[in-house]
Formats: sequence, structure tokens, C-alpha cells
Amino acid sequence: MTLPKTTAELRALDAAHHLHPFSDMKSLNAEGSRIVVKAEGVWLTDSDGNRILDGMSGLWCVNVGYGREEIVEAVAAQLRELPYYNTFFKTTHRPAIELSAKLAELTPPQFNKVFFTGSGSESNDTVIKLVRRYFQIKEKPEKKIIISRRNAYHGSTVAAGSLGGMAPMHGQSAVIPDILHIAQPYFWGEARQGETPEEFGLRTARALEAAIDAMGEDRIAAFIAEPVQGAGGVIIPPASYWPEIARICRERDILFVSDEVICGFGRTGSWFGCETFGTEPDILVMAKGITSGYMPLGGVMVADRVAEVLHEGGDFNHGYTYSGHPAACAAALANLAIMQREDLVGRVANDVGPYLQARWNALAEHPLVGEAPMLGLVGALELTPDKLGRTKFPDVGKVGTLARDFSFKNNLVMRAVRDRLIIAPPLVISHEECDELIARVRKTLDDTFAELKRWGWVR
Ligand code: PXG
Repeated sequence: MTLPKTTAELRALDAAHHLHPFSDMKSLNAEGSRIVVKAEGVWLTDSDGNRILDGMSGLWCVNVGYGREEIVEAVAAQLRELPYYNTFFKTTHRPAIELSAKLAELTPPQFNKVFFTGSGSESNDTVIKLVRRYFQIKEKPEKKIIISRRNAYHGSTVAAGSLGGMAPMHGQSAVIPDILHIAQPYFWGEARQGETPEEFGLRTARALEAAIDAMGEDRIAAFIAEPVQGAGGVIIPPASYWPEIARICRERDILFVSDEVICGFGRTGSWFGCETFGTEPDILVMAKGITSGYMPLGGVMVADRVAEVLHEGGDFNHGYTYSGHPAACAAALANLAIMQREDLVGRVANDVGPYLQARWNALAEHPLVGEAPMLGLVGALELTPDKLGRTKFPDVGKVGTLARDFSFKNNLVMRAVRDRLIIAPPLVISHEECDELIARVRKTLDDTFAELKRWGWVR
């Protein structure tokens, strides 16, 4: 086979042989994928030589930015010394040991033990087994229902997809038993007319209490939630929401699971989102930013009170070939060393976070934007034909996709969820790059507005 060289040749091969995740392959193949060939800092380069500002940190993961030789070197060194060994059958290795200890140091004080996985989805499958095992050992096997939220994303395996609240996913693969979905704290989309964010936050949190009462506390094992829903559209809850959830979890005999796959490792201006919101989870789920995406790795931290029970339960019949993969752990250690040395968490909290937030929040003045919230370095723009009435565009998702496509043309990667644009740039983005990002977002909004005028969808 001759090696493909041109973009057109590469696209043809991709279309012939590659099935992409979450994609309509018929229309994608007709259009052709963008081929990314290299990256440095916050900048991607595609096969046509375009330089693109990566406003999504890859897929919410490249927290320390691209091109970090230190991580590359650590992985290469580890591959030379011990490319693989498992952590089953009474064995372990240095990278897994060192990373476990590092995570115990970085996570809130109740966490001292980690179970390694290869991804966020595998982590959440692990969570389901862990919480059910916990209550089996406590001789309460009937406590097995896990409460989650509509429009939550917890991964894409059958079990993690069931835990998530994405209706289009449930439509293609039935939800596994004993998962229950309650309301999400999405003020813009779901508050009643006249309701304040404070009132809405309390009402939505109390849906958890109501669900526990309706099913019976003796049947509920856990509540799982993302501190800020990421893939659901960057839903930042009203200030009243998390304290009320924390109260309910304290009062009831259930485990609280914080899915920190996106919010973990600095995204919200703390090491973990639960610290930003002051909640005290029993289980903490990690992936993505743990290695900044340089290698696939996930993990589940269990609080001491949970670990102590599991400790008494004999074998936990669960594990993956790549649980604690040495090269992935080496990548994580190098990544976390960079984060600590460069104080990236402090930078998000006190420097670049506030800098970008001020400019992002000001986008709410654009005629197309209903709200422009941002926390740490994760933000959203709700597109609407009518700010005051919180009205939606017809054919939900069409305007979001239109804007997302303009953004791509303007060499800025943003995601669209329904008609909400979302952004989560690498934590190393400079002030100058923030200005560039905002300029490209403004151009994207103007391009979208002009097109919608042509359609007669806005005045
Ligand atoms: N939990 C959360 C909160 C996530 O955001 C997962 C679990 C699953 O992780 P893995 O590593 O199995 O993918 C995620 C992943 C998107 C998008 O389009 C978001 C994710 C993955 C793919 C696409 O926003 N989040």
C-alpha cells in the first residue's frame, strides 16, 4: 500500500475504514473529517496547515497543554524499563504505587485509596459495582438503586451510559436495572417563570430527597453527579443547589459519588469540583485531566469509611488488564508534577480564570446570547432568539451546530450541546490567547447572527 499524503487521500481512507464515536457516518463521510496532525500549547495544526485554537482541551482533558516533553520522556522511560505489568495476583509496580500515594495527597482528606481503570466509563462501571458491594457487605443487599440526573454524562459503556441521563443514548441501548434519574439544576432551561435561581436550586436539590422517600431509603445505594455537568452543556448549578444536596446526603444512609472526570484536576479553580462547591463525597471518579490525555487512565477514589467496609468483604471481583498501566501512571505522575510546579490550579482560581471569565461574561450582551456563565475555565453560551423570555430556537440543536461550524471555520474549537456553545481551554492558556479566543467567539456569534437574519429567525 502506498502511504496516503494529501488531505483528500487521508479523508478517503478514513471514510472507507474508520467508524467515529457519536457520529452520523453517512453525513460525516460526505463532508470529510478535519485531520489534526500536531499540537503545541493550546494550538492544533490540521493537515491543511491551519492553526486552530483548541477551546476544548481535546475532549476536556489536555489541562497542561500540548507538547510537554516532560510527560513524553516519563512515558518513554517507563516503557523502556517496564512497559507493562499487571496489578492482579499479588503483584504491583512502582508507578502505580507512587501515583496512588500522590492521589491520596492531592484529593480531599477522606480519600486515601484508589482503584485504577483505563477511562471514565470504566471508572463509573467500577462505581456501580463498588457501591453495591459496599451494601452487600453491610448486609443490606436490597440497597442497590443509584440515583443520577437527567442530562448527566457518566460515560458510554452499557452501565456508565445507563448511569448517565442522555435520552438519545438510552434510546439505542436500554438502561440497566436499578438506576433512577431525577431533575438537573439547569436554571436557564428548566426553571419556572418567575422562579429565582436560589428557589430553583433548592427545588431541584429536593428532588433527591423526594426520590429517596418515594423509593424507600432502604433501597437507595448512592447518588452520583458531576459538580458541573460537562457534556450536558456546562450546567453550573445555582449557589443553593450543592449545600442542599450535601445536607440530604448527610442525613440519609446513601453514598455520594462525585464524578470529577471533567471537573477534577483544576478545571473549576480547585483540585476537585467538590472542593469548589464544598461537598464531601464518599467516592470520587477521575480520568481525563489525571494524565492531561497523554495516556488513557482513570481511577476511583474511595473514602476511608467505604474502604474500611470493602476491606472486610473478601475478594472484589472486578478489574481491568490495564488497571494501573505503568506507562499511564508515569504520564499521570509527570502531569501532576507540572500542575503542582506551575501552580495551575492557583492560576485558574486567581489569574487566568478571572481574566477569561470577565471577558466571557461580557458576551451576554451579544443579541444572540441569553447567558454566558463561566466557572474556573469552563463556560457556556446559551443561544436564544429572546433573552428575556428564555425562548428556545425551533429545531433544537440546529443553531448550535450552525454556530459550532462557524467556530471551526474561524479556527476555534468549541462544542455545541443543543443550542449552547461550550468551552474548556487548557489551563495554561495565556491572557493574549484568551483575547484571541474571545475575538474568535465574537466573530462566530456575529457570523451566526447574520446567517439567522438571512433565515428570518432573528430580527
Ligand atoms: N464522566 C464524565 C463526567 C465525563 O465527562 C466520562 C465520565 C466518561 O469518560 P471516558 O474516558 O470513558 O470517555 C466523561 C467523558 C463531549 C464528551 O462530547 C464528553 C466526554 C467524553 C466524550 C465526549 O462532551 N466525557
